Amino acid sequence: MFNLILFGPPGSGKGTQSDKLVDKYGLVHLSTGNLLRAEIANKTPLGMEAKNFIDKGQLVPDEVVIGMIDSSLEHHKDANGFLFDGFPRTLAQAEALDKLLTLKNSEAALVLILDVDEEELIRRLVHRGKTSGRSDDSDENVQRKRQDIYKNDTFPVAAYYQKQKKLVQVDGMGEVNQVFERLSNAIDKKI
Ligand code: B4P
Repeated sequence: MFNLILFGPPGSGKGTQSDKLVDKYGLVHLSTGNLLRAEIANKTPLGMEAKNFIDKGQLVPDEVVIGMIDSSLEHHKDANGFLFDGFPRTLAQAEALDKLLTLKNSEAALVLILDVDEEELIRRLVHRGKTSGRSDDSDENVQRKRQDIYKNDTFPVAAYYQKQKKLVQVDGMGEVNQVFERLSNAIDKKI
């Protein structure tokens, strides 16, 4: 089983690249952002709770997203591997993921972190906001808050994987296909 984590700030292209990577490498795509948006669209109690956090640019509580990942792993018992997109975003989530994968006699093989300039991140999110209809895209203040939360709460997760010698930094600037080629090269070196 090959498990990949795609890491990086909001707007760095995790979702964009994940769609291409799961096709190429036959992995199951687990995006906590997509799972949460599906819960919101279905107006479930979990979705209604999550919406309050997402609209303000805040992280959804750890126990909610860890529970979602746990049940998604259970749903895909026969998977060849998973691509975790936007998860983990806190140290508690990273530790929980290690435990869940250990229970499956597996582990995260590689963590790719997309490196993109902050002004480019805001530019992409403003642009996405024009068509996405996403409440967390519509306000530049919310987007800047999301970048701050990334720096304070999520970026420390990179050091966690650095200690495990699993972290590889990838230049996320430039055309989508250029970034995809860089990510593919990093994966091909590992598998
Ligand atoms: P996510 O759904 O994970 O989304 P994201 O970080 O905003 O974007 P991503 O990096 O995937 O960028 P994308 O490819 O779309 O999170 C949304 C919210 O859900 C979080 O703020 C949080 O509240 C909650 N949440 C999710 N996971 C959580 C967790 N684990 N714990 C707690 N809360 C959680 O790219 C952005 C834009 O750039 C797109 O328009 C794309 O077309 C464009 N783009 C991509 N690559 C480009 C390139 N190379 N050049 C130009 N444009 C590019």
